Amino acid sequence: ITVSQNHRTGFHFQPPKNWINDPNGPMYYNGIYHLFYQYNPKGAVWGNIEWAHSVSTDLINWSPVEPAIYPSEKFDINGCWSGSATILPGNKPVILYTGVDQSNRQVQNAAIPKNLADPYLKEWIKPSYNPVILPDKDINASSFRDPTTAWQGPDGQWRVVIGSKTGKEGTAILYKSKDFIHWEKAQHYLHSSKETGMWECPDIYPVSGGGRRDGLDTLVVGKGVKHVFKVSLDDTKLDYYTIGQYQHDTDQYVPDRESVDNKAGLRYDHGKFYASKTFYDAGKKRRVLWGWMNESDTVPNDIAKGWAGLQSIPRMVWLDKNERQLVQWPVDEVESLRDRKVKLFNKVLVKGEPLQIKGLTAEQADVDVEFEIESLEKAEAFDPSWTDPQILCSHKGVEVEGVIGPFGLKVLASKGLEEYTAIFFRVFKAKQDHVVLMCSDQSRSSKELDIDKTTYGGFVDVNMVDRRISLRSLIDHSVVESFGGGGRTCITTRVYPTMDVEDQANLYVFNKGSETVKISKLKAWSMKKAEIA
Ligand code: DQQ
Repeated sequence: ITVSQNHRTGFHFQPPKNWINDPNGPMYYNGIYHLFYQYNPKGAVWGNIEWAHSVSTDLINWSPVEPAIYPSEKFDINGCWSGSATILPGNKPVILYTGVDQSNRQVQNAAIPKNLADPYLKEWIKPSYNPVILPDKDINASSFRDPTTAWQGPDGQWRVVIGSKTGKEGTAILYKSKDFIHWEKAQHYLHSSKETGMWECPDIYPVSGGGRRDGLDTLVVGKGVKHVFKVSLDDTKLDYYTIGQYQHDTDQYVPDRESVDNKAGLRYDHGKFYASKTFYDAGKKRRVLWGWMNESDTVPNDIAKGWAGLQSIPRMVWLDKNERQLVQWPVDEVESLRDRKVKLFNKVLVKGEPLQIKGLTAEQADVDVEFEIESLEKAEAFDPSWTDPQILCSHKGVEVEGVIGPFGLKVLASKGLEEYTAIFFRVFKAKQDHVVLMCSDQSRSSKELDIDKTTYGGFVDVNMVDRRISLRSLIDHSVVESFGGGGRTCITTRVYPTMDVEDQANLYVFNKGSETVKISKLKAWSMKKAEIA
């Protein structure tokens, strides 16, 4: 197979070659951001997993350093799988990760920096007291992995959670330790949910109430503070989270009654975004989220290209003012890559005539647009049986005309619009108020036949009183990360247009609904290449 390399990204994190998956142990330490990630040094498919390591001062430009943790001991000889970093008192980082041991059991190990004076913490050592946690007789040794960042209770003991399952029940197994070396299983789970299957990469953290964006460090409890618990579902490869409350005295997490606790629950992202993890950025006092964006291309194509997998642009996360869901926004630092700028105000979109936005590198761009709908009067009725937004988006794809919408962006488009990816909204009228649907339709994204072109969708929890809705898309060759309604609904998609390098990508804004929609403002930038060696 011959493949082109113009699907490589310009500002999304990816190493020069080979397979990557989960972000691991992200942390901010002495002014440096560390990103570790699951990496196969030998090829573009999953296997031989070690922790590759890159460092940064701005979360956007990265320098690779040597692999931090790789199979070398009995307790991790078959793979160094996911885990998290904790910064212990005295400013001492420690990593807990899953090792696949010589009998293929999943065990939990510790690793510590060899030299704390090295600003990049290049070398990590595995103390001889490893493994620190072994699966006991009640735990399935092949479903026991991905330790969280640990936290200290008021009794001074450390707590950590490990993802697992019992039958079909997803479980978050809690362990306690006085010294971070000897760990004991607690009497009960931190949390569990029937029928979800294996919980990979659990994450738990506090968020401020009242719409405040300031992040909170590991598991503080207090007035006005809520908690987020996220899991990655192995069976369906999707991340969902609940909003709830963690209590120190019971050591349990309880989701709010209205927060759905299964795969129909809240999503960070309705597209390709998995095994995500947050960390507290003590430098900028914010909580930052990373996610792995898998390929939609075929395995033979991945192998021919020699690489597979990306990391998302890090996203700041905070609790929405309504306290029902999170809001996400690309970290401000990504804006340092903004280059040539295009602006447009108060432009009416004529139905069926896509408007081309010229003057930027549309294959490597940041687009921020706000739409204004003239009137919501004639909005189509929302059928309450439409509970699954992804299915609704698949039935009402970009070509299906409506009343209010579809309107939005056509990105990574060929000149004649033979190929494009459409990110758009539709607005419906429900009993009380309006329902906003956001879709990402990949069905025309590429002439290639065998790739995954699943349509994605999510509802956007915004109120439409001002008849305005915003959409921001980070477009980067084979990835489009879209943030609808100010970051209330996010969809990431991987697409592989076949246009060659000479025929560069184009960007359009469109409206295929019968109601008039105006671009109240549009700002779009060519994006510079980030330094990611
Ligand atoms: N990936 C890791 C596991 C984790 C899974 C192995 C999630 O630790 O459960 O590469 O993608």
